[in-house]
Amino acid sequence: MQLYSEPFNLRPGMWYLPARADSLKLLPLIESVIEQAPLRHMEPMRGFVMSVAMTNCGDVGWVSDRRGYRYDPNDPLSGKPWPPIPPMLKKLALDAALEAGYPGFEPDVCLVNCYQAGAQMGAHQDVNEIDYDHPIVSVSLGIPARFFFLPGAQKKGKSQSLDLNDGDIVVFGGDARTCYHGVRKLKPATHLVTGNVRWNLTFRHAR
Ligand code: MD6
Ligand code: FE
Repeated sequence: MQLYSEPFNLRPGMWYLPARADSLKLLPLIESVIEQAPLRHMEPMRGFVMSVAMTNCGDVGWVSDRRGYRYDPNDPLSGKPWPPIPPMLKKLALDAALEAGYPGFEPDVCLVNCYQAGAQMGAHQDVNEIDYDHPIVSVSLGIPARFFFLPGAQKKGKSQSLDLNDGDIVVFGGDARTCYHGVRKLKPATHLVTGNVRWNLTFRHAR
């Protein structure tokens, strides 16, 4: 495992905080969320199923279906509210935001993404939240993934990449808050704690 190191500024507003999260401690919390709100492959369009399995915890949850993308207070699978964000997860996100220079972050949703080998996430912006003054805190656990981002809020320019490993955190705020980003197709790998999957938790202030 990588030793503690200083925050690395990837571009204005965007910080890489290596090896800040402990998958051994966090995985049971993720499992408890999934027991209440199971992972599912969302279907943004007829005939297109996302390769990443998702669920949420928090006051609202990010959902995608043929009606579009939105934050919903209820899990459409059960019709019930999403489970709350476990306090230890919320604290991790708050501490990371603070370390990256964003005090007072108040996440009200955590989107839980689960990747298996072959899963990927195309270039997108996270723009369904009301207030871009709050950053997004992204926590990666398990097998590595190559994360890429474009310089700005347009789908153009030279992409930069970095490998996100177990425990790594990326904070998107300020000028970087609306930049395009995504995840390349995952290669098969095994991690001692998570097995053959990668987890990514993104904490947002949606409403
Ligand atoms: C992922 N992350 O790492 C996908 N979004 O699996 C994201 O889409 C993301 O890392 C907003 C801010 C940070 C992120
Ligand atoms: Fe994103």
